[in-house]
Amino acid sequence: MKVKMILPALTEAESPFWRPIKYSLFPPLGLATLAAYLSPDDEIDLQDQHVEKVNLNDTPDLVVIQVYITNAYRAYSFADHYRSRGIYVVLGGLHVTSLPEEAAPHADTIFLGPGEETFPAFLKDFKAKRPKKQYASAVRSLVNIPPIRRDLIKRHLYLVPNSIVVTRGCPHHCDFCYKDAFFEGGKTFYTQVVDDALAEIDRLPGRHLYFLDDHLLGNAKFASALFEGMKGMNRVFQSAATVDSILRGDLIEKAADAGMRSLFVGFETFSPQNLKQSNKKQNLQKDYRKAVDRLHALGIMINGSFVFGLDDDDRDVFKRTVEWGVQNGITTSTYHILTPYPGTALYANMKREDRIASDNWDLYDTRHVVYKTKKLSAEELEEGYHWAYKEFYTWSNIASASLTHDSAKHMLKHFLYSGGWKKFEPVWNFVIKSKNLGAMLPLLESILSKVKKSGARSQEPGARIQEPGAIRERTEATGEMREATPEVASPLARAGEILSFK
Ligand code: B12
Ligand code: SF4
Repeated sequence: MKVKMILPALTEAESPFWRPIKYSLFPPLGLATLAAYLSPDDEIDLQDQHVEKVNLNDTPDLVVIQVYITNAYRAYSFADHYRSRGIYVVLGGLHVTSLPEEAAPHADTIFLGPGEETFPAFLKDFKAKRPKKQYASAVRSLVNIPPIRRDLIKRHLYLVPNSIVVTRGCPHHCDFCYKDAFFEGGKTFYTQVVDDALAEIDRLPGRHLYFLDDHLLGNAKFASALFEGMKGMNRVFQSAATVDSILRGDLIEKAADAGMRSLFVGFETFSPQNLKQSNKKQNLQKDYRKAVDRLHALGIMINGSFVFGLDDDDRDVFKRTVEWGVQNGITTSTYHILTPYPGTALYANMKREDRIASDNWDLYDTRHVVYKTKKLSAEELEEGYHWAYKEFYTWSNIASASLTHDSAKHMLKHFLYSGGWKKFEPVWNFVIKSKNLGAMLPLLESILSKVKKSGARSQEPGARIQEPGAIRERTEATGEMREATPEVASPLARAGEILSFK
């Protein structure tokens, strides 16, 4: 059977604001996961429109499309195109799960929730010529899942080909998060078997890994065993976790020992009222500064995530947030305008209060205001959001934030990472155009090497500093072992910032 799998790009891909590097980071892991359920005899063509032109002139037997909110319209147009040619089309992913009635008219079959149970069930029915119109995931497990079809990923087109997820969901329930809507009807947080996760890591070439898990430290027992197993693997990795998990126990030290070099942290807001409104209880009364110091003492760079537009936010929120980031030596900041994704508690509340101002999904990209605001006008919110990005990345603020670290190497790394964020775009565009992004991976690995000396105000007792020592790594091309790249600091370290996207 001929199967076409497509990850459509968002509508923005044709706008002047399109930033190729942002979308050339991660390969289509979800589709490669599903491809593992197809038969080895099937002919699979996996296309990711973020990095390549999609060929629409083919005639496969089955078309599988992944739908996010901001690629929904494009996904539907691809689906309509193939269906008009009599080809069977299935749609799944976050947006289909949130709005099945919207997606159904564009598909022969739709899927709700994760695909590990439903997709193989569908394939069986499809081969027997009795596929259902809809499959909803009820059984949630990552036990005995087949290895991801990474052979279908065009590694050279991505800066971070080694993206990996070893858990699904998150133990928390923030009201703006996609998670509860997507995992409705079953477990909302579950993990792989540790040995399976370690085996998947072992299959990946090179040193660098990016865990796309929503909260890698979410299950302390699992994370602890994972980090223990990773200790001898000579990896460097980036991931995401919550403030409270950084402050609790010694998991973060274990993570650093295992190779964690940068962490996406959801600070989101400093207002207790905003935290309560968002049901982000895990951040309430937590000492953000202490969490920052603890990470810096371990040489872990921080990408802080902040949301603007919660009801308690006023005109000063932008300045306060930028200043806090600079004063606390946050390496990179990711700002978002509050976005009520359909299916979330936030969306339901706003709908009830008649506050949803637009249902154009292209605008649900965390850069536009799509709801009726309270203390700020929509214009003030959008202006403040853009101002915050510009302000945080001025040279003077980058320099000030860098100088908060007390090791010269940490300062330099910070300065170059952050500085490169806005200034080296043309270099990345050139590398992408020359289809050579994969060649940048060793550079990325080396710039994520450990800062040897403690780099922050605090010297926590648990803060162990690990010398990289004589390390050996598996080469990308041959799989052989070689001496690892020595530590370097490079202007192209901007990669570190880019990779802080959650
Ligand atoms: C990596 C990532 C990206 C990457 C790359 C995406 C890629 N190549 O797949 C990049 C940087 C491009 C990106 C960009 C954006 N992203 Co993003 N991203 C993620 C992230 C962190 C991980 C996705 C992932 O790989 N998961 C692991 C794989 C295994 O799971 P999966 O892809 O969901 O696939 C499974 C199921 O969905 C299902 N499935 C999916 N498709 C199909 C199809 C069929 C037929 C079936 C049966 C099943 C099925 O089965 C798969 C296996 O279980 C998620 C958060 C998250 N935890 O999901 C956010 C997330 C998906 N992103 C989000 C957003 C908002 C964006 C941006 C708009 C951000 C921005 N401000 O620009 C852009 C636009 C993206 C777009 N194209 O429209 C939101 C989406 C909200 C929504 N309701 O759609 C999320 C949920 C983050 C969040 N917490 O809000 N993103
Ligand atoms: S902690 Fe993060 S991933 Fe978990 S529910 Fe909240 S926003 Fe979502």
